[in-house]
Amino acid sequence: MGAAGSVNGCFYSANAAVGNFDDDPQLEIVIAEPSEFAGRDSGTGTWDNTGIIHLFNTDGTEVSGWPKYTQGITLSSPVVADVNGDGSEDLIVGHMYLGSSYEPALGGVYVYDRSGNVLSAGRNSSGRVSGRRRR
Ligand SMILES: [Ca+2]
Ligand SMILES: [Ca+2]
Repeated sequence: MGAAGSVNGCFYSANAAVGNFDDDPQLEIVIAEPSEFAGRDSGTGTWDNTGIIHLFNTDGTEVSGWPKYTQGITLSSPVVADVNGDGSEDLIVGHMYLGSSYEPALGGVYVYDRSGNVLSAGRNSSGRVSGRRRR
């Protein structure tokens, strides 16, 4: 493929996804991962859950307006589909939130449009993201 974009050296086994997110005919490459800010604060025991979504052209350059920082890290593969039926690709990403070692992990599913705007999110009425608790 020849793409040479810069990511954060994430070692998780998530795959990239491809789709056409701009006005040129070439496909773009989506990578979602924990951002450079994500990690555990050893002083407070809490986690920074800032994630990042990269959108690369096939020449390795980042698409204008990307990357996007997210509230929630991603350790799984993004999915591309036209969720809202407007004829443009959308991006489906699972986000995970880590708290202290005593707080269970929460997760949710977010849908972003081709510009990175959130179309829908798996939040419940409490404002927390709904999802399965880790055991
Ligand atoms: Ca394109
Ligand atoms: Ca769409």
